Amino acid sequence: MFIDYVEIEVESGGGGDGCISFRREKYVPKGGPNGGDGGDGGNVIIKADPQLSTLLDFRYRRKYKAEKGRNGSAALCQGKRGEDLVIKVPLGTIVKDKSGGQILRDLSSKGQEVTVAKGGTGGRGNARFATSTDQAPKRAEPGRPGQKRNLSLELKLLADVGLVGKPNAGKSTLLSLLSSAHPKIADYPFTTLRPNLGIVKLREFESFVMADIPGLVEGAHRGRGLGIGFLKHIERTRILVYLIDSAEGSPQGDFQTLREELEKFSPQLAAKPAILALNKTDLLSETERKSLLEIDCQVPFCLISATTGEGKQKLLSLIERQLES
Ligand SMILES: Nc1nc2c(ncn2[C@@H]2O[C@H](COP(=O)(O)OP(=O)(O)OP(=O)(O)O)[C@@H](O)[C@H]2O)c(=O)[nH]1
Ligand SMILES: [Mg+2]
Repeated sequence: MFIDYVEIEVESGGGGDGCISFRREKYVPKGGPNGGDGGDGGNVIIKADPQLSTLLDFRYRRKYKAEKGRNGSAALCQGKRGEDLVIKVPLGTIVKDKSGGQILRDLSSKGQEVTVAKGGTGGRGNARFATSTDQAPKRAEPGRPGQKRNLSLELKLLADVGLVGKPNAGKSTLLSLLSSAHPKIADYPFTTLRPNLGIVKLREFESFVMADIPGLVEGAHRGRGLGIGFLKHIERTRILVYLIDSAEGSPQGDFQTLREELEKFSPQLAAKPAILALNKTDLLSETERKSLLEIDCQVPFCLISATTGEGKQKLLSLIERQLES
């Protein structure tokens, strides 16, 4: 199961209490105060981890609590600090405060982190309260409580190129042709139920990340098919590749439909630089191919076959050019 939105509750550790204590030693009749301070409570930190790819784990555990600081003790011993709790999330996770709705951090680079709840400070022990007029203070501070917070975590994958197309157009086949990813491929619609990422190598030190998402159908914005929720995973890509099955229906009409669905989801997404890739050309006759070249689509386009690999270089060079511009 692929999960890209969860709500969790976090709580930092409370501070330990300060201690009330007096020196008691042989031959020291009136020992002064020696109660130590309480330790601070642990923070709750959310950190981006590139090893993770879904928020699934949070489905089963919603509450996260950092350790409490220990109380201070006699002989000026300070209580131990509570351990921080580090919660790992996939790259591309947006952390929001649920009540206010504001974004606390968009964790888009490896190792980036945000402290979402600060541990309570430890209370001062009675040794701190001694003054010239009160040399035996009988008071100490309690530790400050931890902070409770409701958060939402939303994953929006990070990729350079997003693949959009109707179900069965060959998106997953194309991703597996261009990268070493192994998405599920099958001859029926809605094979892909979760986004897949693949790294496409252009040259030795040049590559880009491509995202394959579930297929889109007309009316997706009204919830048809798998809906348009998955489009948020290509919201942050730099360019889009529209992949169309050229052996079926009307390629131009399909392209139009896809663009309209995207437009209804987000005009910014629909306005991204686009490339049209007409797939499954291995199934076409020479005349059909020639007539495809006449297509009026107003974006750079190419003919490919994700199964035979024909047109792969042309597509890669179109993508490279768009990424560079
Ligand atoms: N002949 C031919 N078949 C292709 C080509 N590309 C993909 N196919 C076939 O088309 C079918 C669907 O391919 P997928 O890659 O699963 O399509 P998809 O767009 O990822 O589909 P969804 O995940 O359902 O949206 C599979 O049977 C593929 O083998 C192609 O270039 N030529
Ligand atoms: Mg697929």
